[in-house]
Amino acid sequence: MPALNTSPKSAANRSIPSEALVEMLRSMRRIRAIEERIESEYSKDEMKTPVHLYIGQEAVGVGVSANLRKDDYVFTGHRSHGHYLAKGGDLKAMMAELYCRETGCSGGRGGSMHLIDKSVGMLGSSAIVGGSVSIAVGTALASQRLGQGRVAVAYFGDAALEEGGVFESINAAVLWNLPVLFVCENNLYSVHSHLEARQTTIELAPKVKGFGLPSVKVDGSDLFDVYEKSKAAVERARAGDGPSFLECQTYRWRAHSGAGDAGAAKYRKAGEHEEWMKRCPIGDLEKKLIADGDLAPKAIAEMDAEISREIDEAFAFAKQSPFPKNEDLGKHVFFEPEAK
Ligand SMILES: Cc1ncc(C[n+]2csc(CCOP(=O)(O)OP(=O)(O)O)c2C)c(N)n1
Ligand SMILES: [Mg+2]
Repeated sequence: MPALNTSPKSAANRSIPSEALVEMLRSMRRIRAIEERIESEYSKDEMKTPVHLYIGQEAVGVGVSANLRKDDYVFTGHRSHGHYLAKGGDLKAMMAELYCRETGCSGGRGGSMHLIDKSVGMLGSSAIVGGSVSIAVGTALASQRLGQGRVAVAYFGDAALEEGGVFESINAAVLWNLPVLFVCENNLYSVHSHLEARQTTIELAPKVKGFGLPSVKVDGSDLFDVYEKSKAAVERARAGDGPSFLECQTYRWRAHSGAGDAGAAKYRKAGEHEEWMKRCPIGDLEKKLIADGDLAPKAIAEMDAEISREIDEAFAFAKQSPFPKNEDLGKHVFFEPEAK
């Protein structure tokens, strides 16, 4: 059975082909550029949805997704844009969803926190803290029973480990040996509360280990570490050897919600933000790829120009799309009103 690599980060690892690394860099730059554009447009108040930006955490979604098949399942919470895009989600459909348009991936009914796209295995994001975990476990149970060979991933934040249902779900997943990957993005904060004020330890992996599953710390700013440890966990799940827990230590660079971070000084520890900004997951990978000769600086400029064009098109598509029609209000809900 494949064991989880519990060694410190493996930055020197070159078992990943150059093309795959360049693709992961592109994916991270794309996610960041999209989030930055959302942030700059947000004050116009045309996106009638709360947004929770993923800037600073990109290596987690990208490193995990690089090990998933298109038909594997992903469940996530309110900070969901990066997870959707990394899983192969459609940018136009995501932007249209943020503008609450009919062409959105959830038909304009969900907004940023309720992205769903069955075509890429994105079975949903939900604003219920920890909500992704129990649904992912249920889906993993279905995959196991149906012999589908699909792995389910639950992304969630550090605050999810303050929810009873999360522990019940992890217990069931271990008991039943389910093909599920628990990806905790420990960014130290729940809204404005530091982890030290909320839990007895800021190290989450050891706490979960007691359930009897491999539970490891991951450097969430190091794409190599995320990639290698999630690879082992996905292989383990796919081989029928059960779930794993990854505590990805990371940091959100922006506010809990919305644009900017006006109240940062009131809740962040002095110097903490600056320290984490030195560990940019994108900048670090980019420097390494250039130093190793895998990428020319010119290629980065070309990559960015292409991404920028794609973003322009997605925003234009979203803004030009129609709003859902009044008569379709009852569509996609369990109870559909009878036609008159
Ligand atoms: C069950 C539940 N409790 C409380 C909230 C309010 N709430 C929304 S986001 C959030 C913080 C979540 O923090 P974390 O899980 O660490 O994710 P992060 O925002 O840091 O990515 C809280 C408490 C909620 N949405 N659901
Ligand atoms: Mg958090």
